[in-house]
Amino acid sequence: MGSIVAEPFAFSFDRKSIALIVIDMQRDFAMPGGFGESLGNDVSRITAIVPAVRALIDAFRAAGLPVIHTMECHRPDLSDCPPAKLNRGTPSLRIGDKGPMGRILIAGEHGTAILDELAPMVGEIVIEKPGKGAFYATPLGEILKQMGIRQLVFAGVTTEVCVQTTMREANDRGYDCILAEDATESYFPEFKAATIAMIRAQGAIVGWTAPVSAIAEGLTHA
Ligand code: C5J
Repeated sequence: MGSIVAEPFAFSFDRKSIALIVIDMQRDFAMPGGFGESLGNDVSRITAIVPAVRALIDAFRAAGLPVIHTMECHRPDLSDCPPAKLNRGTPSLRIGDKGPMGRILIAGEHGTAILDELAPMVGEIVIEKPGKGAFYATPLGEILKQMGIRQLVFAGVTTEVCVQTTMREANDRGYDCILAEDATESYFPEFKAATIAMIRAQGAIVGWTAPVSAIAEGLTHA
């Protein structure tokens, strides 16, 4: 058994049943010309966490523990993109439109791919998801069951959208969840702070939070 110094109290884990899920560290959310910027966001906030996300991935790889990556994306014919998502708001580019990095949020396009610095290694699982939560319309639940995973460490973007949605899905499915505070980011600092606070409120009602250094330290001694 291992333990991570966390809020609101220590996170105990079994190294046989813990995995890292890195949510949507894609060019479309982190680079100019992608989906995030098309919605009017300052994407430089996202690139700033790349070193921390990389440190967390490296800690899991060094410990021989599973790293799972997710990507928010759609089929080229948009058959998995509900009109309510496609037509929402007034972005400068919609999902499926051609941008400077290829078609926005379409599987296989340059802009949809995970950032080079955080690219999955051969053998690591990559979940393509059409929604904000990684359990919706994906094989993630079945894969975790087959792997015997019961505890999940989360990193990625954005804190209050895809990360929080997936943590809540996981929490309801019986997983212990911990969020790496400095390896997640939002376009809105106040939303990140609020998400971290609400996750760990009420005795870890959704889960725990801890910095990457504390998670890495916990893995080293497990
Ligand atoms: C968003 C995400 N924000 N990965 N996606 O649309 O959080």
